[in-house]
Parts: sequence; structure tokens; C-alpha cells
Amino acid sequence: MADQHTSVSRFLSLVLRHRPDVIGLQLDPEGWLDVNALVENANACGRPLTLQAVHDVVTTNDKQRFEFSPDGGRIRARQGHSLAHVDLNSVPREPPEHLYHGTVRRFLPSIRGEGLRKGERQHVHLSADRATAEKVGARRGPPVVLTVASRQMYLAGWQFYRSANGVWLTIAVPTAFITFPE
Ligand code: HQG
Repeated sequence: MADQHTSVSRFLSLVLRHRPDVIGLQLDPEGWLDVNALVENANACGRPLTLQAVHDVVTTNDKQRFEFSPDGGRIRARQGHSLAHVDLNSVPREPPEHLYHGTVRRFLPSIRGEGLRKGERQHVHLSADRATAEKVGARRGPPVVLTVASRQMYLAGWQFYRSANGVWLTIAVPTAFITFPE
């Protein structure tokens, strides 16, 4: 059922990116959580959850947000963390010429002033194509897509990562590397 899927996905995002403490757990330094502990603690804390529902979300999620460890015993989010101690051990890589950031008009004055900031998360999130960036921006209102001169940034020494589900990450984007619409 779609609603059940969304609700489990939201719960996993909360626990695996931001607040494992809501079910009395901690992520390990690479962001992993024991799958059985996740299910047991969720139920013990009054959040009904089955192993099957977790498997369904991990395998069928449209954005492939989560992954199991090779032995299937642990689970983690592929990006989007706010917890400072989590490091997925990503390897920096060379970005394409341009990447895109979807946002909304009301943030533009601030972004023009200070560039893109990571806010609560560990990284600024960038998309490989405009269509994806539009969807990211549209979560908050009519989307505005900014173009980031990622290759120029990279040549200037900024590091880029690409999550296992294709989101590009970097620590900040100074205004000089951003093209604003109109
Ligand atoms: C904005 C979803 C003012 C930024 C998506 C964004 C993504 C500034 C908001 C992932 C700013 C942060 C992340 C500045 C940035 N002044 N506003 N200097 N710099 N902003 O949610 O990129 O579905 O933390 O434009 O698909 O929107 O969760 O970041 O609007 O990949 O898997 O501050 O979340 O993935 O918002 O989205 P977020 P985001 P999931």
C-alpha cells in the first residue's frame, strides 16, 4: 500500500539520518544500524514495523534512499544525514561540468549573499540534471533551478561526492560558482 510505504520511508529517514535516539539506538560511524534492533526497538517504542515492510521500502523505494549491508544484517541511508559523527566513507570524485540545485524564490536573496549552505545536513545536495533539481525545489513551492559550475569548483580544490543513489554532495557552494535564473 502506497501510504504505508511512504510512512515507513519517512520513519526510516528520521531514524537513519537524524534521530536514531527516538528508538533508543545509535548509528555506527558509517551510518549503519542493525536491522533486527531497528524493528524490535521501533515496536517497543510504539511504532509498529515489520522486517517485511523495511525490506519492501529498501528494495522498491523510488529514490533508492536506503541500503542493506552485503550480509543483509544492517541498514543505512545513502545520503541526507544531519548526524555529525556519520561518515559513509565516500570517495571524492570528479563532478561533471555543471550540477543543479533546486530551491524556491524566497531563499534567493540569502543564497545570492552567502552561496549555498548545508544547513542542518552534512552537505549541500546537488542534482545531475535539471529535471531532478526541479523536483527537489518543488517540495517547497514553485521550483527555481540554480546552475553550479561544479567542474570549476573542483579545479579550485572543492571536493565532491556522489551518493550511491546518484545525489551529488559538497560542503558549500560559494556564490561565484552559481548561475541564477534571469
Ligand atoms: C536552501 C531530498 C537560504 C536550499 C531531495 C534548500 C534532496 C538556503 C534548503 C535532499 C541557503 C535546505 C536535500 C542559503 C541553501 N540561504 N536558503 N544560503 N543555502 N538553502 O532539505 O537540497 O527525499 O536540507 O535551497 O531530493 O532541498 O529526503 O536540502 O531549499 O536530495 O531523499 O535550504 O532531500 O531527498 O533544505 O534537499 P534541505 P535540499 P530525500
